[in-house]
Parts: sequence; structure tokens; C-alpha cells
Amino acid sequence: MKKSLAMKVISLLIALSMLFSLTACGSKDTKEETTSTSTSSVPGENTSDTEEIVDPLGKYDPVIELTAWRSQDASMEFFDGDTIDNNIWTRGWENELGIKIKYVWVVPDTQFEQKLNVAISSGDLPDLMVVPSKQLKDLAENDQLHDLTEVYEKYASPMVKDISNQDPVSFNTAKIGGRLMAIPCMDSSHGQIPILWYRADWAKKLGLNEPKTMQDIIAMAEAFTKNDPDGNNKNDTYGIAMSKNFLIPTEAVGGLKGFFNGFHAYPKAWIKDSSGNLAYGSIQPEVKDALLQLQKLYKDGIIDKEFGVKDTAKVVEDVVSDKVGILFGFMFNPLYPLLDNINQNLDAEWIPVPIPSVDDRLAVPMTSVPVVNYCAVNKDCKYPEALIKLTNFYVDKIDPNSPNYDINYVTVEGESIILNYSFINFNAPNKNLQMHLNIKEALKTGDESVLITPEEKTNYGRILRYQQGERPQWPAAAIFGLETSAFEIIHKYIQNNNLIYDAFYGAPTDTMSEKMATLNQREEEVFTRIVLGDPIDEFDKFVSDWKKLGGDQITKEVNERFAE
Ligand SMILES: [Ca+2]
Repeated sequence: MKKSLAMKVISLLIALSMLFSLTACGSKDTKEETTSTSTSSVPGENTSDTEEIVDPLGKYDPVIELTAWRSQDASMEFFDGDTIDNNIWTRGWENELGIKIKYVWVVPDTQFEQKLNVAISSGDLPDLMVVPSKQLKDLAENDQLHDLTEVYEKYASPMVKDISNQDPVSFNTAKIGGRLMAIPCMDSSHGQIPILWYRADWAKKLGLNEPKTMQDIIAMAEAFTKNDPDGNNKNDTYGIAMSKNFLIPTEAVGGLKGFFNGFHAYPKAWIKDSSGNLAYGSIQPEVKDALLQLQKLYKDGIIDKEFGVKDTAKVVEDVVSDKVGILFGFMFNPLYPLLDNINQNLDAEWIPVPIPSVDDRLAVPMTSVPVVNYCAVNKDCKYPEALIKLTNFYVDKIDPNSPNYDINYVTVEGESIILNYSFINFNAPNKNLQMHLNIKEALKTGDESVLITPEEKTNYGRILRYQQGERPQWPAAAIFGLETSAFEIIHKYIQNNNLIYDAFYGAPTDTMSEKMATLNQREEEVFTRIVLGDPIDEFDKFVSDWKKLGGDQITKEVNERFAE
């Protein structure tokens, strides 16, 4: 039960938001080169060149055939004789949009990028092309893609435009030189926003108030270490969860991204410096301040003496077995690993708070662009608007707010992700936030008619059951609930515009590919040794070495890539 609950919510919260399908758009019966340039020539359907009324889901008659390539997730399953070429999505495209998709090749995920690069260098491009950002940029620079700026404006449905507007930073990563060169596979960045979780039952026992500042957190961590918060008369607890991967921003349990953000520090991310150029976060002076604080915490036994050899799983064990009371984590942590602690210890209570600041400047938490792939249109393709229609169709079928919402396009019995039969994914960044807002409204007023999606109803039901004493339903309350929930905090960050994105996304630059692994290793070693007690001067030495050993060149390349 516990497992299946966790699996289900995980699959809804995380899997749904992390499954990307890949494909592409290429040329085929596009030999009739001539139409190429004029972006406004949109043959193929009911377009007369009057100011016609555009139907975002208008059907091509007769049916058009478009080629594409795609990758296939190893876990993808088909039922009732369906195949990648013939399933609910391909039939929907053909029957409702008049678009027949022909895959020129399908490869497993793991081979996708290699196959893609070979195809691109051979110039053998289909009509529709799913590509990562680097290849998108290359194709655009080689003038092989349709500029979609106008067709997007003209054809994108209001729901598609709304999704784009929910996260303009991510949507705009598909723009090159200000022109929209692809449709980004949109998703949510909320899963990577730092949230601080702490043991409220321990705090209560020790007479500590809710932490508002980094100093409060450090005092709490010290009390959790020294004042026997579990009351067993043994010196067997410590303050802050920390793994050997504490610098990795995505580390789900034992990462310290939120801690660093509280010091206005952004290790392993790219930020704008005061002159507006992109700079590597790990070499900024704020990181030094945070490392000095960690060094002191280590010396005082407030972080785990063994952190340098502990992987995520080992830190999870400590959290679950009441050894540690502060976790710099994310919104999904109630499912992993806090629920196991909650179930095992009936006194345990975890509360989320915003990332506190070390000084009088507000802490600005960092997230990252969730878009991995982009769908672009071959310049020779006669139907660039077809991609927009396919995107409209996707949202029309899978968005529960749509009148044409059809669960059969999403999942089979909540298990298989039918969604990924579509090579275009365009998921609403605010889906989970909206779920929180609707649930909150229903909890406040008792009016359940504000709950729209099946997920919202399910999570609302779980929260009611939790309120009636069903402890295993706690994650729904901790993530989506009325007060002290993760999304309550995320919503405040967003309302206050108090959020920053890692300025780097996509494939590594050339020198990154060549040197970043070595530089990362050095960074992790030096920073870890500083925490363990090495002189802080090692930080300055690391910075100058980093620059010399490729960092300056990488910085140059990053600035070239992301220059407007
Ligand atoms: Ca104890």
C-alpha cells in the first residue's frame, strides 16, 4: 500500500514531469523546395490568403504525411496490438488532424543522440525533428529550420500559449536571435526548487521556534546535535543531512543546494555577474563563506563526521532512523524519504520552510530549465504549422481543463504512460502548483467543485484521510496541503518573483566536454577537504587553478552560447 501510494504519486509528480519523448521533423515529400522561404505561405488546408479564421486543430484534407525520427524509452509498453507506428496517438493525429507521421527511424533512448548526430551530418533530415538544444542551435545556424515565430503566433491554441506563459524563461530557450526556432518540450521546474524540511517535534521538545534565518537553522542544528532531541539520553543525533554529493544541485537527499542559496551562493550553476556576463557559481566568494560555515559545523560535530563517504542511500537511512533533523531538500521529499520516517516513528513531524538567508538580503533559491528537447521543423517542410497543431492536439487531449481531455491518451489504468507515445510533450509547468491552489481552496471552503483533475480529487481525498488520522497519507498534505506545505512555499517564491534559474542548460560546450569532469572532480575534492578542515586559502587557489585549467575558456564558450 505504502509502496503503491508512493509509486503512484511519484509517477504523477515526477515521472510525468520527467518523461520526455524524442523525435524530429524532417523532409520527405518536400522536394518541392520552392515554398521554402516565405514564412507566411501555409498551404495544405483551408488557408485562403484572406484574414481567415485559423482553427488550431483544423484537419488537413487530404491527409498529409510528415516524416519524423524518434527515440523510444526501454520501458515503453504497447497493448492490444498497438505499435509505435499505430497507437492512440498516431490514429488521433491521422483521424482528427489529417496528419500521418512516418518515423524514418526509431532507436532506444541510449542511442538517440549518436544516431541523431549521424543523421544531421549526413543531411538526411525528416520534416519534424526532436533535438537537444545544441543540435537545435547548429541546425538553426545552418539555416535548416523553419522560423516558427509567426506560425506559432497564428496557430497556437490559447491553452498552448498559456502553458508557454507559465514559464517564459524555459519557453524562450527555443528562441535563437529572438526568433522561435522550435517548440520546447515544456515541463515543470518546481521539482528542483529548494525547500528546507526540519523535525518540528524535535524543535518543540527543545523549545525552538520556527527558523527564520540561517543563524536560526544553525542554532537549531546545534541543539539537534547536543541537546538530545529524541530524549533517549544518548548522544546519537546530528543537525544537517549531508552526503558526499552535497555539491550536486539535484542530490535528492543530503544535497546542500538550499544551504548554499541561503548564502547567496550557487555552486555548479551559472549566474549573471554584476557586469551581466555569465559566471561559474562555484568560484564566487559567497561559496567561500558557505564552506567556512560548513567547516565550523563539521568541527562542532553538527554535520555527519562520515558525510565524505556517505551516498544518498546512507543519508536516507539516517533520516528514516531519527538520526538527523534538518534536510535541505525539495518538494517531493515527503515521498522520499520522509514518509518512511513518519511511518516508523509516530512522533516524527516534518515541516517545510523557505530557504533562510544568512544576512539581510533575501535568499533567492535556484531552479533549472526543465526543457531537455525541442521539436523543430525542417526548412523544406511545407507544413510548418503542422507542428503547432500537433502541440495543440497534445494539450487538447491531456490537459484536464480541456473539454476534449481524454485519459486514454495519458495512461492505461494509471500504470503505463501512454503519453509518451507522442513524440511531442508539452506539459504545463504549473500543473502541480494549480493542483495545490485548487486543493487549498477546497480545504478552505469545503467546496469540492473547484477540484478539476482526477489527481486533484485523489490528493484532496488523501489529505482528508490524513486529517482523520491516516498517517501514511501525510505526503499529500505536506506537498499540496493548506498550510506548511511545499507548494505553499513554492507559490510564495513565485509570487514574490524570488527565484533564479541556472543560466546554463543543454549540452556541454566543447571545452566542458573535454575538461569539466576533471575540474568537477577537483572542485569536489577541494571543497570537501575545506569542510574537513583544510585552510580556506585552498578556495582561492582552486579559483585561480580552475580558471587556468580550462575554466576561463569554458566561461568564454558559455557566454558565446548564451549571448543574445
Ligand atoms: Ca539522543
